[in-house]
Formats: sequence, C-alpha cells, structure tokens
Amino acid sequence: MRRALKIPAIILFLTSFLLAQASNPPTIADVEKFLKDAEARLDDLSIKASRAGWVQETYITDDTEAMAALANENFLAAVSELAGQAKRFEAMQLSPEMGRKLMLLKLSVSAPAPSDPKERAELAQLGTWLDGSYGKGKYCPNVGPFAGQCLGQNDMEKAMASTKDPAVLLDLWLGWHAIAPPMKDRYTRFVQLANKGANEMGFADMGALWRSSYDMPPEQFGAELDRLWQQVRPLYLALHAYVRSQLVKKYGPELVPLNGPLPAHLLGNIWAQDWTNIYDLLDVPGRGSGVDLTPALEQNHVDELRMVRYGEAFFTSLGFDPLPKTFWERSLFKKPADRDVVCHASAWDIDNQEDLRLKMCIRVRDEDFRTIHHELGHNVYQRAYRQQPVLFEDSANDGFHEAIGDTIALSITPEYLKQIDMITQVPGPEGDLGLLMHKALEKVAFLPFGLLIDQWRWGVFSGQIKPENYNQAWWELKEKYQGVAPPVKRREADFDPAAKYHVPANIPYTRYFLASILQFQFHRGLCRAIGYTGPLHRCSIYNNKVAGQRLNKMLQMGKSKPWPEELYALTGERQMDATAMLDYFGPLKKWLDEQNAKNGVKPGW
Ligand code: X8Z
Ligand code: ZN
Repeated sequence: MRRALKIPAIILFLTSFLLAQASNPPTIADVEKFLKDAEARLDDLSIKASRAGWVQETYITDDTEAMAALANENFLAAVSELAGQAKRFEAMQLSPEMGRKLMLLKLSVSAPAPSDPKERAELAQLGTWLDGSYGKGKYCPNVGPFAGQCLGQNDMEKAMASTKDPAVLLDLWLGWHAIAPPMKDRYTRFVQLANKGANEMGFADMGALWRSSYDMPPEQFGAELDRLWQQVRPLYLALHAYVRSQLVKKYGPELVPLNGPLPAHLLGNIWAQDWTNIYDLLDVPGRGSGVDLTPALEQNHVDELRMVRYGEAFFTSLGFDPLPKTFWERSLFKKPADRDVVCHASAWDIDNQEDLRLKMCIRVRDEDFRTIHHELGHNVYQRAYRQQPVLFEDSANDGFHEAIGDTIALSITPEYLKQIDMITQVPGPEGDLGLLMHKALEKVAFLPFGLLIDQWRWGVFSGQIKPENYNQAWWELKEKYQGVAPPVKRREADFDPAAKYHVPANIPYTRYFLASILQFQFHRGLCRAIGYTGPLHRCSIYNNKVAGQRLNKMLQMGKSKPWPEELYALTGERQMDATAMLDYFGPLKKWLDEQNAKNGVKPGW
C-alpha cells in the first residue's frame, strides 16, 4: 500500500506565497517603498558601523575590534539581504534613478558577505583583524640610527625619508615588510569568503564586483585603464630612466643596475610609490623656494592644527563653508603616545550629515600639507552630496573622490604660498623645472603603482594568482609596471603586498590611479573656466569663487548620474583623458628626454 504523501505546512505556505507573488508582480510603488526602506536601514547601519570603526581605528584593542566587526557584520548582512530581495525587480521597466539605485545597492560594499551567518561573522572579524593588524605593525631595530625605537607606519615613513645609507634603508625596508607574513593565511580566507559573497550577488568574483562600479561593462573598464596607462607610460619611462641614472651616480652600478629595475628600498618611500624624498639626489636646475615646503612650515612655526586650518582656508576661499565645530573637536590630528591607532590618513563622514572628521597622524612636513588637502577634499565632497538620497551619497566614481583634494593641492603654487605669507619670494620661470620635477616624483612616479595593486588583487580574486604564488606574482607586476625590484630575494611566506595598508584594509586602489589622471583634468577644466591661459603648473584657483561654484556643482551631484555626465559638468569633457597631465609636465618631459639622450640612457629595463 502506498502511503499518502503528507506535504509539510511550511511548503504549502511557501508555495502559495510564491504563487501569489507570481500572480502579483511587484509594482513601481513596491520598488519605491523598497528603496525608501532600504536607504533608511542602510543609513542607520552605516552610521553605527562608522562610529564603531572610528573607535576601533583610533583605539585598537581586542574589544574595539570585536565591536567594529559586529557593527560591520550587521551592515554587510543588510546589504546582502537587500540585494537578494531586489532581484525580484530585475525584469521591470524602471526610471533611470530607480535602476541606478538598485545597481548601486549591490555595489555598496567592497567585500560582500556570504548569506551563511557564520561565514558572514567570520568575514567581518577577519576584515577588522587585518585592518588592526596592519595598524599595530611596527619594527624595532636593534642596530643603526633608529636602534631602541619602535617604528610604526608613520615613524617608518619618516625614517626612510631621512637617510640615504643603503644598509640602513635595507634594514628598515625588511623590518617593515616583516609585519606582513602573519596576515597571509587570514587574508587568503578573507578572499575566499568575500568571493563567495560576490558570487551570491551575481558577480564572478570580488574583482568583477569592483570593476562594475564605473558605468560601463567591467571588461571595457579594464581596456580604459590600459588606454590611460599607455597615454602616460612614456612620461613614466623618461622619469624612471633619469632617476635611475642619478641613483647609479649616488650608489654605483653594483646596487643600481644601469639598464635594470630600481631597487625598491632606495626611493625614499617604503612602497616606492612616491619618490619626492629623493629630490635632493637629482641634479635639476633652478631649485626655487617653495619646492619643498618643510623648511617654510618649520620657519613659520606652523603646527599640526594650523596645517589643517590652511587646508580649510583654501576651501573657504572658493566659497565652501568652514568645517563644523565638531570637526575640530572630534578629529584625530596627532599620533597618541599611549595607544595603537591606524595612522594611515582618512576622512570620515560619521553621520552622513555634519559629523565630518579627519584621522591623521600629522607631521609638520611638505607631504602631510598636501595630504591634508587630499583628505579635506573628501570631507568637502561628503558634505556637498549630503542632500542626495542615501544611495547617491558618494562620488561620481571612486577616482573622483580621491581627485578633489589633490586638484586643490595642484593650486598650491609659489604664487599662492606667497599670498599666504608662507614664502617671501616667488621664483621666476627658471624655478619651473625644479617644481615640476618635485611634482613628478609624487604624481608620475605613482602612476604604475596606482595601477598594479589591483592588477594583483584582481588576479588573486579571480583565482588566476594562487596563494602559493602571491608574492611571486606581486613582484612580477612590480617589475612589469614600475620597473622596481626587491632589494633581496623574496620568498612566498613574505607576503609583501600586505605591507601596504590598502591590501589588509581591502580598499580598492585603482581609484588612486584614476585620481592621478583626473586631478590634472579637473585642474585644467577649472583653470580654463576662470579664463587662465598660462602654463598649467602655474595656475592656482585660490580665492576664485567661479572655480568654487563650478566644482561645487559637480560635487553636489554625488553619484546620482553616470560619471561621464559629471565630468562634463566640470570640464566639458566626457572621457577620462591624460592629456592634461601630459600638458602639465610637458616642459619636464622635454628636459628629461634631453638629459637621457645626453647621458646615453635608454629608458626601460
Ligand atoms: O590612501 C591614501 C589617502 C587616503 S584615501 C591618504 N592615498 C594613497 C596611499 O597613501 O597609498 C593617497 C595617495 C595614494
Ligand atoms: Zn583619499
């Protein structure tokens, strides 16, 4: 006898629910309600996660780490859940605004969580642990000029900038990179879990998700990057070849191969991403005043707080409001003596309203003066788009966010510095090469670095680069793009990528490559808008309200429109384009080519 089939009540309920859904397809009003509720929920959870994140990064302990992980987990859970629910609207004809919001919902976290609650909690804990682990990283040399001190990221950067002794530099370089190996296993697991989360959202892997944030198919974005890199590559090669010839002079061909890559520890920066600290090794005519600001800051007794005030004053000169009182009360400007903090600079928008903050272990020096402008650019952007709906509270693309403060910093010209009484004399055109070289060591040297970090991560996320080849692939990319080699042979266990903040913190990095190019395009657009016709490197928009309004118009749009439209609003151009950067450095490129030809130096490695 056959037994009667007993259907459990839950299945009956689900079936009738799904049938009702199918016969009652969602309406536009349903989508509207869904988005309204989703935005309110995400706003609330992101504020909670920001508060917990602020305390965790400015007071690293096991407890703050656990609290931040929990707040982040709740946010991740909401994003995954909402993205899942939004699938039912996929086939509908929606307004561009609604369609855009639904798309942005899926892209709102860089490491989406799997739906399994245990895995989600694990992912959130791993993320916070990796961030804290980097923040706590330090090296305590036993010998040499820094013996007896423990150097965190900040002190390490200062130390590497302060010496030209190759043995000391090597020791510092190795010491800092030793913070990375303990992170490898957990990073590998982190990638596994976030990939699973990305899969559940419909992306092939976390890298495909990252590349989907640019208002074009992800493959096309890859091709765009390559196009931009090809535009600037000759400029980089010329700089690389010239710098190499000067390093050979200083250190000899045993340490610096005449036709080979540059040793990573000799460029004045732990990551070889910014070469301004070796400016004094280069034989550039006309090193005018105002090239390196550090002496001027010191002579004028400018302290950390006043450096931030200068940054704020630039923005108010353009017509932006002063920073709120709470910014000055709640920000962290100095490295606390008694606890671990994440010193890597960042700008915070805690409540998506007025509670803006800067977290930075400021040192009174040139580089930090520029970084302050970079960070305040984030804060000013955050405030400009706060009238937008929650899902549009972001920049046009992430390169825009990174480019705003840097655009302003391009206006820190000698003329501007004279106006604010930082220097007494403006150098004539004979000082231009010095100024341009200094800027190129910051901006041009950075380009391949800005590109390669995510070339590595996209490979890691897609599984093309396997854990057993992480470090080898890293150094292959360093050599391919940057022409930089490790100072000593590296092993797989070294896991060098994690010695750079954005890898353990899982912050996408292509944004900085884009920003390097966009900031010159923005600068050119603003200079044209105010009727400036001279050389781009002498243009400053300081005190110009027309420039301010033009900039603000774009900032206020947030992420409400595809980025080409927003780029158009500022520059009248719809494509990212490196010609502004090439114009800016035109005179330097010509000089570099002449020097390289004269010295018989062949660019490349
Ligand atoms: O991380 C930053 C900023 C915070 S968004 C300080 N930057 C990149 C880096 O330090 O590696 C700015 C330049 C590139
Ligand atoms: Zn930034």
